[in-house]
Amino acid sequence: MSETIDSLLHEERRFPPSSDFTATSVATPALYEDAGKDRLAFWADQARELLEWSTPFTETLDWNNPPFARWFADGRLNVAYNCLDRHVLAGNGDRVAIHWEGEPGDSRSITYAELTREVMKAANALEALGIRRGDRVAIYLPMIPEAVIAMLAVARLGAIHSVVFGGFSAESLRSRIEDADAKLVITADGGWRKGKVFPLKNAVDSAIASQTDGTSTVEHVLVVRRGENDVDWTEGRDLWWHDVVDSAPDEHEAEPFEAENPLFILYTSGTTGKPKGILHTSGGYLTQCAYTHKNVFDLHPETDVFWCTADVGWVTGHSYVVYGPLANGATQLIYEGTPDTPHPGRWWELIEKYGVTILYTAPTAIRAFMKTGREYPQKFDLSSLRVLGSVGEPINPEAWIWYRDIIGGGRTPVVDTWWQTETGAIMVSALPGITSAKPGSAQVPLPGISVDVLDESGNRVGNGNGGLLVVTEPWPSMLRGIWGDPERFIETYWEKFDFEGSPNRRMYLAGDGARLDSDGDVWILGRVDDVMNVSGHRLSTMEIESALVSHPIVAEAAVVGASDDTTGQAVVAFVILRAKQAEAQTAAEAEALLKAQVAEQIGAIARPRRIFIVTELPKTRSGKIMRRLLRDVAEGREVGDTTTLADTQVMNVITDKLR
Ligand code: 6R9
Repeated sequence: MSETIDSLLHEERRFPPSSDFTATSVATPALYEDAGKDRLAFWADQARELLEWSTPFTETLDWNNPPFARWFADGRLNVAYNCLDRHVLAGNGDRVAIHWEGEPGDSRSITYAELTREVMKAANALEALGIRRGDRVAIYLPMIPEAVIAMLAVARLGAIHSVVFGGFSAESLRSRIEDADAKLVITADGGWRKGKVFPLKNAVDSAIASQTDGTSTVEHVLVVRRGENDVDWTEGRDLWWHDVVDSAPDEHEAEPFEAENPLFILYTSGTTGKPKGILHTSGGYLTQCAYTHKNVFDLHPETDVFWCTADVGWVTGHSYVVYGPLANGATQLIYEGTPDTPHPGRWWELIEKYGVTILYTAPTAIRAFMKTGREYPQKFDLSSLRVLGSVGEPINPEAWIWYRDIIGGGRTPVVDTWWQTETGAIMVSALPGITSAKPGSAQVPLPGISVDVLDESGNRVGNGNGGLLVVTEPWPSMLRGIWGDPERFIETYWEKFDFEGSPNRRMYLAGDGARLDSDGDVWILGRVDDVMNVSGHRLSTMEIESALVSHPIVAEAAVVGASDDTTGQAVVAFVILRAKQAEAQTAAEAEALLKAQVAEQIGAIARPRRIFIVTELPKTRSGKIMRRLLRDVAEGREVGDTTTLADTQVMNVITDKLR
């Protein structure tokens, strides 16, 4: 780790903005000045400028009961109206909102007027199914327009969506439905991935059937036809989308709700086995989504075609596929499938076809493209691109340079954007047209955002040093809590830096390590807790360990994130089998069985790259597993300092066995 950090900090290349870009750039230095003068007035201005309020707010921030923030609390608005109707009323109904491309090559372009009508119909259909303000609706869909329509229809009613990534298992879906007491599930028969239809409806069936107390809060399952695959049907409960939505009336008045009305719950991995339901609300969230989408990507909505490649199952898809771009009236591309289907140049072909001007993706994708070779992007005309963005994990300078040179033709600014499910929207990033870019660094907090790096005791580390990344002031799109668990919310994020005697000096602990360089720019070093980052997706070591030990052949398991050239980190597990089982099967059989177990319990993204069957695990005298040593083994390194182990021989036993 320290080696990588050192080499990162020796990165000397700088990319100042071109004068051409600066001449027309959306962001100007005045943003920093205004935010610096009066932070709250700055956010109030953004909220008024970027959104339409049915009732204007008079109070910007209520922070009297930290960490429970209320932003714009006496204002009222409808989130879906802000993403749809107002653009139509402003005369932009004919602008394309979504160019959608299915993996098999089918496509649809949907204007703002059409999208508004679709959402109105869906809202009427959901209302007819009994969905009201505050109800929870689980959405388990592929990347098809109905995913966006469903989210906005739920938002329009003031209800709360909980989108579950289509790659998650029935078991993950079950726990999320149950935690939020969802009343309705919106799914599809299946979706396209890697040239095949993957089923979804069957997972919903088993998720509902396996609810712990045998009953379920789910009254209906609304099913979009996409895969044309066979599905089982529960009469009375299951309904086809085309039956109930297509025939619903296409007029629907959007009722304004208070700014703090909950908008969505999104589950994310934490340090314990149970995923956290991160809660976001309406006015502040939408303000920061719109503000960041406009300024960080230099959005010119009349001419740009924006493409964020994230699935709506992740926060990036919420904020930069749905809410940011639509609040700003942007035209965007949504693609259903995988980057290499049916050929390795599919993404570049899409950029050429739709004239994409802004691309937002993850370092893991960039590194995978670097491996397949520049000849694929070079077959297509990518000259429409003018801004590139990166998110999800640290981007190594080599990938940053490749992205700029090969995809951006050596001209485009690259913005590395740091943020989290919890922060709701981008927090730290360069601004194109203003910032001189440093490959590998997320650089500076956005105007209106205050971050710092502290040591364990809460002292500022200062430039040139590393420590824990904190957000020092509340921000509009901050999480408002963990669904049903206020204590865990406080404990996880606000307790470490709760400065005694000054209750409103609580700081938000991000869970990432960071370093400030001599200019004060932020370099994100990765998680400091037991959260792994695999291909930009958060996975908890504890969650995978509990999936492993829930299999009858496993006695004990330890999971580590080993560094991986493409995916950033990869899941590697060390497992002790129960005595009888150890004899009954070969290590290869056990490994295959347990990989399948993890995929089934959590989802294919969590499937370990390697499972080592061992007879011992390295533990300290207090019984804590020393994952650091296992990481050494997983990464093929000399094992580090073992002196604090209860049994100092145990690593020899493990490494001998694996040799
Ligand atoms: C948006 C998103 C959050 C975690 C975060 C950090 C890592 C995200 C990053 C980055 C370095 C960046 N992360 N962006 N690390 N540079 N630009 O990814 O949300 O899925 O909640 O993950 O991802 O470790 O704490 P989420």
